[in-house]
Amino acid sequence: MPTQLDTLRGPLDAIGQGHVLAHWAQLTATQQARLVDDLQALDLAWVAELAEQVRAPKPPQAAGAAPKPPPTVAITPALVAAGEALLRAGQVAAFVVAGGQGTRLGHPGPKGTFPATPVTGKPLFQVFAEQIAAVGQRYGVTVPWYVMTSPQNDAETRVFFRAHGYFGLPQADVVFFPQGTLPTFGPDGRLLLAGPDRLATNPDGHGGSLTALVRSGALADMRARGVTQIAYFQVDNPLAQPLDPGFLGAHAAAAASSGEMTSKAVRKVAPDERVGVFAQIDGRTQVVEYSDLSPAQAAARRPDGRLVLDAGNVAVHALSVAFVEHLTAGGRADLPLHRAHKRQPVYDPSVGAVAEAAVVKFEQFVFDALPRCAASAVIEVARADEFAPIKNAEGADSPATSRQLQSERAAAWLAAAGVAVPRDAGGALLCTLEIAAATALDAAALAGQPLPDHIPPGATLAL
Ligand code: UD2
Repeated sequence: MPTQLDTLRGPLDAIGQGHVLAHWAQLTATQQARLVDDLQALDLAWVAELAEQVRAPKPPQAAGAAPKPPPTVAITPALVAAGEALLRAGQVAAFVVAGGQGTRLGHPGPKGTFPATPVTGKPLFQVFAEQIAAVGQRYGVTVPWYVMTSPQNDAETRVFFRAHGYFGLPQADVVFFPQGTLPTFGPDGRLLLAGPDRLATNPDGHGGSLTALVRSGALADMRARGVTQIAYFQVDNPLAQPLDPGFLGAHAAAAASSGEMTSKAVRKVAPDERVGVFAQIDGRTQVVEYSDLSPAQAAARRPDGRLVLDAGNVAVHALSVAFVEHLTAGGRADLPLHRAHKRQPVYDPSVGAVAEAAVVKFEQFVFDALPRCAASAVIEVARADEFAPIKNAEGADSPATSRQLQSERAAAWLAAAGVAVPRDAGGALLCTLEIAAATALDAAALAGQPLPDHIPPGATLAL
């Protein structure tokens, strides 16, 4: 009878990865079983391919020649009506990717638990839950919400929602599932260990969300509910408006879109701003990361002074369920793998200790699905209304800048409704404001609400 060790060793040796069993004899039975679990979960043919990619020279990730602005669609009343019809028919699901580790922010829990709003400090998850509830109420449906976690933060995320009563949403309509992981390699293409009984792995990126939708059964659940469109967003932007009917209508009904995947963009303000940009390359819409644009491409301007590539990616996309099914037909999303070289602690079985070492990680990006669409357009939205990301602990894109932007949006909506909002001579806001989604989903929804005539300087007001 071949032992478990024999059946694993042959195939691992065959792809040059037998070293992960070199310390087998020193492991306890429990540790052996644990390591076997990790090894059995590997798709060895794919591991061999990935290892090959690690050893190959890093491909240039440049934007190529002559990236042009992407096709855009202007929102019309007809497109808004089309989006409203989709919402009313219960065909739209919300989908947040919340698997990132928030390392840059320095927040100990899942990023969605971070207190984000300027007056009441609501966590990001609550901000979105309230928006989803308000949209559901407006259109007389329950919008199901799919929450992608990571293996590291899945349990903590579920506990957080339970402890807060799912923020008033029906529990059955909030569906959690963890994203997948990929093996972490050494620079020589060898699999690494995180401990004596564990392979080193890393989250597979937000592009892994498409594979996770299928593997978790979430995509089948959407089909069963009659959902045809997925409103994708990332957990770090409290002003994100993924369920906006004009956007959903443009995705599903605009002539410039194949209805597969559509994106929101905000005007990029400076050549060195750290957002990816939408561009048309070889006739296909794609996102070019800020690090992949040459300084000349990033700074090129139109005759009127606007940047040529100024459609900044806010990471809000609409995807049809059929398109995700198509991309994942082989069992996982067939998207490019981006390679990152980093240093992190890994286990060295020859000395029996963990030490920092050079590693190579792979990640997929969801926006790499864009060039797979027959036609994909971009909807430009007002930056002040929809983008206040929380990425870093301090400085740009921090909790402080996000709170200020949230307060400014509330001030703009109140001013549009006729409320006098205090500002100093230089235009700086002299109060702190917050508007819950239940109060108003947009500026127009404030009309007809009981509002003060004016807000006193120094006030802190949550509506
Ligand atoms: C992203 C975009 C960038 C830009 C910006 C807008 C990429 C590579 N870049 O930059 O173009 O427009 O967002 O805000 O996306 N996440 C997971 N699992 C993972 C990795 C990430 O769930 O394995 C989530 C994470 O929780 C976060 C989001 O994806 O909500 C963004 O990821 P990021 O912080 O790596 O991307 P960032 O901010 O560099």
